[in-house]
Amino acid sequence: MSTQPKIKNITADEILDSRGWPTVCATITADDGNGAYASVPSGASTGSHEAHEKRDMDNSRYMGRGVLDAVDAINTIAAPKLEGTTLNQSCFDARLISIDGTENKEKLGANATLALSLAAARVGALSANLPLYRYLGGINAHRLPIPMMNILNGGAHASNNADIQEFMIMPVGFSSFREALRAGSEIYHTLGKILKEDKKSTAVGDEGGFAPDCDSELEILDYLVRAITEAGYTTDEVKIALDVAATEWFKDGTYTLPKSGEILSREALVERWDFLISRYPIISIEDPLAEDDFEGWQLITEKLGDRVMLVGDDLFVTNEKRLCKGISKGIANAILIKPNQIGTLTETMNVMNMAAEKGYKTIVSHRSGETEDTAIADLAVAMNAPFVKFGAPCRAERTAKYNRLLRIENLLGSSAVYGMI
Ligand code: 2PG
Ligand code: MG
Repeated sequence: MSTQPKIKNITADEILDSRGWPTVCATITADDGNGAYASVPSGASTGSHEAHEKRDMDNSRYMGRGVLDAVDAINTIAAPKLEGTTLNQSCFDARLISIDGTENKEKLGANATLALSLAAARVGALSANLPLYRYLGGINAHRLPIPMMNILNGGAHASNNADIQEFMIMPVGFSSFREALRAGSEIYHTLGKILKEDKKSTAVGDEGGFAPDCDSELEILDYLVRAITEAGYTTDEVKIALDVAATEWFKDGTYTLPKSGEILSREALVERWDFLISRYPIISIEDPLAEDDFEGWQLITEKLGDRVMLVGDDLFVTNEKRLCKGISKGIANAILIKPNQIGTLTETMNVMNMAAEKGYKTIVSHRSGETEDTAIADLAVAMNAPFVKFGAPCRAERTAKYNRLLRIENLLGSSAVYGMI
């Protein structure tokens, strides 16, 4: 006789995200009395190959950004077909995919499917009496990821003049996540102090990083190196990562930097990244070229692939088919993992497994519009992901995830492992 609980009830709500825009929250209760909810994030610089995010497009509410249609899709289409079924994550997600029936979650919306998928995982964990990371990852989940902390925001996430979207620090040389997080926070506050002394703005962008106007990316990178050293750390202990988000720059075969107006060929752009990694302790560049510029990706992977992590975000959109294509072309060497780009937990975990098998590093990531949901912290530990990207160590929707990792590190005790692999 099966002891697995059955789903008793499913409901959904429209709530607000960290930018004050609507997003979806789903609640699931099981017949064993357990219940849980989960909410989903939303991007600003989205790849065109991402799964469909359902928005109402009704300009009389929230400037068209309401999610009542996605909520309705849960309440009236998905819920009747899922209530009464056994609570089993892969079966649940397979059902969701078949109820939706489209290639990119057009019918229900990936915001609806992911909210359901995450809520199901939470209830499943409660019913199994396990923390979420253990429920998803089994007995081998033990690694605390290295955080990539976005301490200076630009691009579509800030109204300053920085063309590059994210300037991140990576505390690699520490023996625990707790100490790495402390270094990140101290460097963040040191950067704030330096910017203030230089009479620059210390207002923050969407992901909690500072967003001052600067003369060039060199000036920004100099600030980061100064903050690392003035906080008392070395650039061996703390490295730098960039998210260029270059899809936003690409048009008709060339790259136009949206804020400076500079126009560059793909070759010139690759030269620029080559120059920056030679001059600064940069060990990772995300979306250095646009999502469909395979020629550019091939060029950069050949030139820089053995010196730096080349991370596909818009390029791969957490999608197995896109990753397969990338693997066959030999491009990039790491993949950003955003569950809402694909729409279910099972598909997210499958693409992570494929990446790990093929030697691509995985980075579990937030979106620029977030909620207080912390499921991605558990997902990272469940999958022993080497890296996470959760924004600055500032703003509650970002720190909630870092704080969850602190708690998981405590729960793991002496079996917790932190550090570069
Ligand atoms: C990115 C993300 C998260 P957005 O480009 O990696 O930092 O931004 O959620 O706006 O796509
Ligand atoms: Mg990105």
